[in-house]
Amino acid sequence: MTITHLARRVAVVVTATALLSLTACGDDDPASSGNQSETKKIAITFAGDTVTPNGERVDVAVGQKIELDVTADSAGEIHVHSNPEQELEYDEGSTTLTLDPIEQPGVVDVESHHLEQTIVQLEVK
Ligand SMILES: [Cu+2]
Repeated sequence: MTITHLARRVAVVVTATALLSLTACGDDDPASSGNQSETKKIAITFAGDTVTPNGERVDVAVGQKIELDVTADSAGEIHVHSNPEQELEYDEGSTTLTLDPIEQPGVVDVESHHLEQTIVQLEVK
């Protein structure tokens, strides 16, 4: 990881935090976290130079199946900062991406490097 990558991520996190505290939306229901037998489905929409969600935290269980349901106006790539990292390509239109299960607890950033934005932060526990 480069210094600029790090610095950019700090900026993105600060922005995302400010937005979240303004809108108070998002998945803050404690009952919705961590059922490992269910597939965690995350809907992601790319439109122009925006992406939704935008830095939101999502709880997942260690080893849980994770599916990204992507809707996009042009093809691109999602970068998952798990260990090992995962790069997932999507097409214009609707694409369902399945992540390799994440076996280490921690926070995993899911990013669009093209947009330089954090899409979600997976809180793995
Ligand atoms: Cu990255």
